[in-house]
Amino acid sequence: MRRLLYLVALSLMTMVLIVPTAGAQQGQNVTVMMEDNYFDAANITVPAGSTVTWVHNGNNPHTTTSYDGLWDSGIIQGGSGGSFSFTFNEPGTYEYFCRPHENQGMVGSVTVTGGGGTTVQAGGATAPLPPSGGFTAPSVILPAAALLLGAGALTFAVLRRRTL
Ligand SMILES: [Cu+2]
Repeated sequence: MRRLLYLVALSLMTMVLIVPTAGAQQGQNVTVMMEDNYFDAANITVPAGSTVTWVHNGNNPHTTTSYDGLWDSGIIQGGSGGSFSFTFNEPGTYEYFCRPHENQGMVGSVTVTGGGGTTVQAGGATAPLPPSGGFTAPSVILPAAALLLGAGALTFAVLRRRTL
């Protein structure tokens, strides 16, 4: 029984690793550090479908806030190691800033490429971007979970037969 629990846990871990890959359409996972008081790297270029994660690595409170209102992390406190993620599905250039430190030049941009020759838009243009919280639809997750749980149970059955 303990082995079954182990296998179920293993299946769940595998699911966590597989599901984002399945839903990402060749996107990448890119990390931008929030330092005192600048983004590193401030200007990045990623393929469509990429998820950008801002990770707080400083002592001051920071935000990542879209000029177009597409995302706003809210204040992330210094020393928290907190982070915020956003998935970019539509090509374009998305400019953002840190609310407490915009005046000190704490700004950045994410340029999203790809999507069949769509021209890259300047920041502030009306980008038809469906807001995405970085999670794949449950319609993908549930079958994947069922599949992997089944695989885990099957593996358990095979292993138990071998040990007998
Ligand atoms: Cu800041």
